[in-house]
Amino acid sequence: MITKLDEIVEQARHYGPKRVAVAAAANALVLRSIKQAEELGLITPLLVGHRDEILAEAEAVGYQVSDDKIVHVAMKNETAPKAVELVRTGKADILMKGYLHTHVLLHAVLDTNAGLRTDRLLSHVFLMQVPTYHKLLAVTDAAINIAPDLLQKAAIIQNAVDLMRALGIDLPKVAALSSVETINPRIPSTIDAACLHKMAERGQINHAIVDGPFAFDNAISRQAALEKGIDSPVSGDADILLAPDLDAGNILSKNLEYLASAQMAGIVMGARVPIVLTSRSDPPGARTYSLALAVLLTQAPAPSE
Ligand code: COD
Repeated sequence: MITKLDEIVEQARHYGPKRVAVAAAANALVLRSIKQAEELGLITPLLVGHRDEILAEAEAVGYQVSDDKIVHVAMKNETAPKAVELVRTGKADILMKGYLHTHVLLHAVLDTNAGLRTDRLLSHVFLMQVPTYHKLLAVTDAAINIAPDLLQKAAIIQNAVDLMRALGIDLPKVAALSSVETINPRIPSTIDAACLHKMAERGQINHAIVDGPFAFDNAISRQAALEKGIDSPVSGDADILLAPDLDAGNILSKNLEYLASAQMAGIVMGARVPIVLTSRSDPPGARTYSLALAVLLTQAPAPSE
């Protein structure tokens, strides 16, 4: 079982290098992280963008890019469809967002004819190493699904469960978060959380213990839960935190990163291949961890039904 992000890098190095199509690669920050991951033996990049711009940005970070690693497109709006095409046609194993907006890449991925859709929901998972928590913690969905309904939440959980199982956690514990731990019909996330608990019991979510609703404190602290009269195997030992919506997930993950010094990897699950969505504000470590996680996932068994 993997308990640290560095272990993901170590393990992924055994499976690398994997071919990564980078959409809009002409950016120093992006290229620096690609260079680092390549030096670690994790990846071989296919840098999609304008050749001259890629070479100029690469030079700025001391990265010698050979011509066979550049896939030239003249216009920035061609980069996402081209990178997706490289994956679809088997020329790349992983897709990575370079210097472009998340929704632009996601639209190319979701394109019905030319994209990378499967019959599953696409969702994002942040895998966080928080110094004050005893194991890796997945936070989902902080980047894709804006206001998921009940069935989408079940699919988001299943994607995160598949990720944790790929890391060796056979029966991950999932806390469905809300602002309170009792059901209040005026707070819809409490109803969803209770339904998700029952759905897991009835086999509508597989390979996971799901409980909720939890306020954040009683998901993370067994003591806090017991004080509220909650005795759940998930309290204080959650592997996955399901956020009620995108805003909550995003605020939670950034809060852990900036105020609790968490390190993190981020990955999109549910497409034909793992997708790395990095943001401009991500530290280089997060990009390496995310690429390593993507490499590891290329080896994962088929997702749960
Ligand atoms: N998984 C699978 N299919 C999807 C998903 C998904 N998560 N989302 C939409 N689809 C399919 C729909 O079924 C439909 O067939 C088609 O895609 C278009 O659906 P729309 O019109 O509902 O979706 P869009 O195109 O408006 O938006 C989809 C996005 C994922 C781009 C959108 O949800 C979005 O912008 N999310 C936030 C992305 C973002 O900015 N994140 C940054 C925060 S860090």
